[in-house]
Formats: sequence, structure tokens, C-alpha cells
Amino acid sequence: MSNDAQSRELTDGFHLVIDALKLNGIKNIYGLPGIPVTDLTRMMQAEGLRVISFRHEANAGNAAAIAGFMNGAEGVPGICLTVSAPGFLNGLVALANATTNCWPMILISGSSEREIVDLQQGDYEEMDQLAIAKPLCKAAFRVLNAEDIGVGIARAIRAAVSGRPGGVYLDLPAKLFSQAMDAAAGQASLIKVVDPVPRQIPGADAVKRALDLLKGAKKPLILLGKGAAYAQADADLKALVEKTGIPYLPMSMAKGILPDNHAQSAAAARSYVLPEADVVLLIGARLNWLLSHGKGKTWGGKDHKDWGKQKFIQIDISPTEADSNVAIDAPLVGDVGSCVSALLAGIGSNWAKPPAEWTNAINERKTKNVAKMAETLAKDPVPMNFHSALNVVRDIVKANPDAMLVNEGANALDFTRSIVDMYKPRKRLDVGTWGVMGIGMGFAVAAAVESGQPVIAIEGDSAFGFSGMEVETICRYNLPVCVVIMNNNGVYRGTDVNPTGGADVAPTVFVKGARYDKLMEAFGGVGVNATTPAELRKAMEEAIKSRKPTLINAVIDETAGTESGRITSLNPASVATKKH
Ligand code: OXT
Ligand code: ADP
Ligand code: MG
Repeated sequence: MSNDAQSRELTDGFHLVIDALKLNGIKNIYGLPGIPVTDLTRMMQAEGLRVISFRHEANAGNAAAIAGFMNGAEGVPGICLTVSAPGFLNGLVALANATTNCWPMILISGSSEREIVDLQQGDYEEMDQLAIAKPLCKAAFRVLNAEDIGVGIARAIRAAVSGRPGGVYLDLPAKLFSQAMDAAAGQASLIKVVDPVPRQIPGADAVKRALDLLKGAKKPLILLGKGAAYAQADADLKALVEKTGIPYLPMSMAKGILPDNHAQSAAAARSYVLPEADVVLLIGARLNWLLSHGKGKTWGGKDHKDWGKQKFIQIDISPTEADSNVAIDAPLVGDVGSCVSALLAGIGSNWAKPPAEWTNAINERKTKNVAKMAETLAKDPVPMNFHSALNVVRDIVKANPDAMLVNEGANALDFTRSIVDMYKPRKRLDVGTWGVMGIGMGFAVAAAVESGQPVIAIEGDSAFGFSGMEVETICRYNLPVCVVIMNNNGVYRGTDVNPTGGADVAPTVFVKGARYDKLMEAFGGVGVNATTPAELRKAMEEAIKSRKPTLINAVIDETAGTESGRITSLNPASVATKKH
């Protein structure tokens, strides 16, 4: 090497990856170290990135996915970093889940030596990760040369956050990290992504078509989905709802875009408004299983395949979403912000409010349901049931509207959704489109890290088990997370018995009277066993005030739940007439 070359300043793959991420506004990395990314995590920390190190990649992946939901509209995807093969596979469920939910995350995995992997010669953690990731995410890239790192990361960010957001896989082979190149040339090769979330403006004809349809409606309904929450167009969404006077129904993660106690919320009259509405404006919500595919009895159809009489307007960033289940009469393709502001411009200031018969009929149903709910919530049974425990959570969330709420389970999920009102957008984080268990602690960690707000995680005892070891992570980073376990001794409830009379318990039953609070104490957090609403209230209030990692084992009547919560009907029934 010449003297000249020796004196040149060098950079390498490690530093270029870090510089490229930082250049694009990435602040937090959710991951798990090991060969070949251990030094990368150390250098990331040294260079000012916050590296949150998990106990299992599935949870790191879920953290990255929900960070993407929280910040994606600002052009910042969540980042998960894993080791090769098994670590990559552990992170892959979250990547697929993020893609399914339209959340932007990038799974960055180290990988083994290409020449050996491609000849299947048995390298350490050998796997063709790129090929495996491809069908499970929106896009997948591999970078082989240090000078391409800038392009690789720019492409990954654009793919994740533009258009319909989703998961992206970025494969970084071990050899890349120590590849050296001239530092100035390295810096010049990095790309700061310009306009990562380009606005997508709907066509004027499509806006007119939508407004014409909405104008003629006698029983209009707005359906807000998590795409609307994601888009961060909160003020315009509120203006649209309030200026038109149209009742609205929030999907689970859209709760809080407008406060749940808003006069126009039809959440407490769901089963009335869906079949009765004549024109439905879907905003960032798909007509998938959660909306009974837009047809069947839920929508007033005679049987499960019949379409109702509704006309649909659908705002979605993906042009192929329309007509995926039933006919969409007025598709409005674009980002929620642009579409809603175009509608607002078109409705002007003298839009006729919906007929009073419609809004009065909804209010009547609502009042009845709310009164019924209030009656149930006021009861104080022994042991506690979901309602008496969640009545406490409802009050605590009302008093702390900035707190983040994470929620998973079956009954623990469904009761929380309908009992606990949300007051601000993007505060409710839950199982999403797949109804997936295991998101709990990963979401809780990211919610705390990204928002700086206290986090309340309402967890079924089964749901919690999928990510429970991360209470150590919560303690290690001293995060203000209060986990409440709705402990009913099992999956759905704790009362099933083994029909054979054998020693094994039934498949849905756990150890009775388990003390999950002890788990938190093991790592220096606060553990509380709560058997009454008063104990639960005191423990939650203290947790929010102190911001100490807290786990409350809320002892719930083991008979209180129903099979699969509100979605019992999705369980296939056996047709066998005799036992085999
Ligand atoms: O109008 P009607 O009369 O119908 O009433 C509705 C509203 O009008 C009314 N309402 C109100 N009333 C009064 N006041 C207010 N404020 C109010 N708000 C609403 O209440 C009702 C209900 O309203 P809702 O909820 O809006 O309406 P509905 O009809 O329920 O909506 C339909 C849906 C489909 C949109 C809704 O039900 C929904 O979003 N459901 C999501 C369901 C879901 O995703 N469930 C999770 C999956 S279940 C299962 O898969 C589980 N597993 C298997 C498994 C999974 N998932 N993942 C993996 C990786 N492995 C395995 C497992 C293992 S759950 C599970 C664990 C379960 O055990 P746990 O111990 O964790 O949990 P527990 O059950 O607690 O024991
Ligand atoms: P929910 O489960 O709340 O009904 P879904 O996940 O089914 O919501 O639907 C979200 C929809 O929002 C997806 O079809 C997605 O393409 C769309 N979407 C996501 N972000 C945006 C955005 N910024 N603008 C418009 N549509 C969006
Ligand atoms: Mg349970």
C-alpha cells in the first residue's frame, strides 16, 4: 500500500449502515445481538442510536412494527436488527404481521457467507434468508458491497413508508460489515431520502363521485380504520366528521382519533348502524374479516354471502383495495390526508346534516347500550370479573389520556375495546388484522420508548405468556410500563377439564392461581396481586405516578370468559357423531 493510501481516512460497512440510518432520522433500534451483528449494536450505541436489546427477536420485531405505526407517516419506519437464520426467523413473524397491518418496519438481519450458503456447504447459521423473506414482506433487498449501503437503506426506507406501508427485509451478509472504503467516498454514497411519504392526491372526478354519493345519503356512516389513525390527519378527520354531522364508527386502533365520548360516535350501536346505513365512507379500513367482508347478516344481507344494500365510498392509498370483497361505488385513491382535505373543500360550509331520524335512532340504541354497560360496570362481584376490573382501567385511562394502551388476549381484548374509552389518536395498540397474540411486551417497550408516555398493557394471561420474559427488558431500561394481567387461569377461561379424567389438565388451562407479579419482582420492578377493584385502582395509580415498571396480577373469575371472546363463531364445529 502506498503512503498516500495509508493516510486516507477509511470507513467500513458497520459505520456506513449506522450513518445511513442516522441520516434518515432513525433514532431507535430494536434488536438482539450475536454473530454477525454484536459489534454493530455496540457501535450503534456509541454513535448515539438508542439500541433496545430484547430477550427474543419476536418481541424486538413487534416493537419495530408498532414504532412504524406510530411514526411511519413522518417517514420513519421501525427498525429491527437480528442475527442470521434462527434470529432472522424469530423476527420474521413480526415482519409478516407488520406487512399484514400495513405498518412500515425494516427487518435488518446479518447473514452468513453467500458463497457457502449458495452451495449449501453448511455455514454457521446457513440460510437463504432473502428468498425466505420475500413472500412475507412488501420488499426485500441484499447489499453485497459497502458502497451500495446508502442505496440499500434508501430503498428499504422508501419501500416501507411510501404508498401502502409494509415490512421490508434488508439482508446484510457478515462480510459487508468489515469491508473498508474511503471515508469521503462512503459519505458521498449515502442517500437522505427526499419526500419519503409523498402525498397522493385523489383525482377531482373521484372526489366528485364520492361527494355526490354522500350527498344523497339518508343514513350515512363513516368508518374509521387504523389507516386513518396511521395517516396523522387528525384535525381534518375531526373536521370532516363534525362538519358533515355523519355518525362514525372507529375500528379498534382508530379509537381516539376523535374521543370515544364524542356525540357522533356510533361505537355503542355497532350492530344497529352497519346493517342500517345506506352509504358508508370507509377511511383507511379494509372490508376484511373484522368487518364481515362487507356482507352477510352484519350488513343486513339475508345469509352470510349476501350483500347488504349499502353503497361504499373507500379512501385508501392502495388502488387495488377497492372491490376486494364487495363493489366499491366510489373509490377514492390517495393518502387519507389528501383525500379528506379534498372532501372538506368539496363539502363547503352549508352541507346538510344527516336526517334526524337516522341520528336519533342511533342515539336511542347508544343510550340503551351505554346504560346497560354502566349497570354492569357498577357491579362488584367476588371474585372480580372483566367488567369490574376494566371499570378501573377505564377511569385510569380517562384520567391519563396521554398514556399508551397496549391490549391483547381474547376476552381481555374484546372487553377492553368496548369498555375503555380512548381520548387521543394512536394511543390504542392491539392485536390488529391477524388477531395475533404475543405483541404485548414488544409493543409496550416501543410505546414507552417512542412516546415517552406511561404505558398501560392490558393482557390476557395466555397472551402475556408469549412475550412475558420481556419484563426484564422493561426493568432494564426502567420503562414506565404498567402491565395488568387479567388472570382467569387460562386461554378464554380456566374451567375446562380433561374429558379422559387423566392427569394432564385441559389444553386451555394453566396453573391455577399463578402469581405473575412475582415475575416482575424478580427483576426489581413492582409486583402487585390485586383481588379487588380497589386494590387494582391503587396499584395502577401508583404505577402511573411513579413511572416504575409494574406488573399487576388481577385475579379474575375463571368462569368469566367465553370461547374466543366475541369471535366464538369463527371456531369450526365438529360434525362427527361418535368418538374415535
Ligand atoms: O352493537 P352490539 O349490541 O353488538 O354491541 C357491541 C357494541 O355496540 C358495544 N359497545 C358498547 N356498549 C356500551 N358502551 C360502549 N362504550 C360500547 N362500545 C361498544 O359492545 C359490543 C361489542 O362492540 P365491538 O367490540 O365494537 O363489536 P364486535 O361485534 O365485537 O366487533 C366485531 C369485531 C370482529 C370487529 C371485534 O370483535 C374485534 O375486533 N375482534 C378482534 C378479535 C381478535 O382479534 N381476537 C384475538 C384473537 S382470539 C384467538 O385467536 C386467540 N388465541 C389463538 C392464538 C393467536 N391469536 N395468536 C397466536 C400467535 N397463537 C394463538 C389465543 C391463544 S386468543 C388467545 C389467548 C386467549 O387467552 P387470554 O388469557 O389471553 O385471554 P382471555 O380470553 O381473557 O382469557
Ligand atoms: P382496520 O383493521 O382498522 O379496519 P385495516 O388495516 O384493515 O384497518 O386497513 C387499513 C387500510 O389503510 C389499508 O388498506 C391501507 O392501505 C390503508 N392506509 C394505510 N395508510 C394509509 C394512508 N396514509 N392513506 C390512505 N390509506 C392508508
Ligand atoms: Mg385468560
